[in-house]
Amino acid sequence: MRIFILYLAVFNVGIGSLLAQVQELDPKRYPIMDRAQSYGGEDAVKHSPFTRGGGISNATVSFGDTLFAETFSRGLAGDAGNGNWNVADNAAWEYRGPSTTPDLSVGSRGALVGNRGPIQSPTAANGFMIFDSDYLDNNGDSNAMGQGSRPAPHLGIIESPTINFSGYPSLFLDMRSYFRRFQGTCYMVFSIDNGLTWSDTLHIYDADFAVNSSTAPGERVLMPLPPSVSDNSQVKVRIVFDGVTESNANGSGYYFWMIDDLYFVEAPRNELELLEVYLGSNRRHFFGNIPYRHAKNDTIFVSGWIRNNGINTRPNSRIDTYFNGNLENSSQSITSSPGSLDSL
Ligand SMILES: [Ca+2]
Repeated sequence: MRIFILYLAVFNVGIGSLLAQVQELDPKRYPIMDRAQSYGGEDAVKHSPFTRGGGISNATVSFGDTLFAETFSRGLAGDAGNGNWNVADNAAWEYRGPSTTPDLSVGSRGALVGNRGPIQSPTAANGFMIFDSDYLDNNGDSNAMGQGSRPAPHLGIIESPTINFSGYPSLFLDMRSYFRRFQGTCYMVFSIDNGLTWSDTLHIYDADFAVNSSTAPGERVLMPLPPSVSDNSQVKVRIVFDGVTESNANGSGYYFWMIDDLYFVEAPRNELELLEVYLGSNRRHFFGNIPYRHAKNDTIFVSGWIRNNGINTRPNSRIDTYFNGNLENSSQSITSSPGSLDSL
């Protein structure tokens, strides 16, 4: 089988690169489209099984100070020295620990959990948190949907103690997560006035997360925090399982979200992320899929978005495109400022 590899490298003089690849895929899984479709903006990526943005490459990330660490060793009591987490809604998150009932060997107790187990996180042995939407709705009985203790639609919110981010202009979330979705979405909201107002949202799993699919049992979530949260002394975060906003004819919520090992860390000094990649023909249209028979006879224009997640301004930032190991094109070079999102 012929495999053609297209590498995209976000480049910046003096630091590493991020890679994405595009390759000819199994035509049985991804049949050649019978007509050309044109997408713009984010839709180009959503519709494209051929395109893979670089995302965050763990290998290039070297974080600074850890400003907050929570391993949920004591559930909502928080790790020693952190202070309590508060339940901010009546639909309960649960702590699974070594001595709880059920204990940490159990993940969801819902009727639809199948053989899925608990989160596989670095400190799973001292416990983790779960919002068990499935169980709360049906009490573990598939004949009792909607008859659980807190049936969907429901919200599950826990609120952190106050966290001090003073002196740090750029921060990341580093957390372990195990999520399976029906209609639920997951996000964090932040306050910089100790919980009086909640001004910024960090979306973690949105409605475009495929129904009935799940993350790996110990997925690492690495995301830059909203810039306005940084360098504040009175920060709080609410962790939200939202089983209210999204619904379909079969209901709301479901299935579960488990979290553990939540860290807020200082951003790396230098970190460029390749967010999206677009492939187009003759610079006129962006395509989600380009049939191989078209691609091999045409000039393909590659473009994308890069975001500066680091602390430093990076001059000479560009996207280099490699095909089968050969440099084919370099975009213009720009100076990328911290927090900026640039199209190249
Ligand atoms: Ca833990």
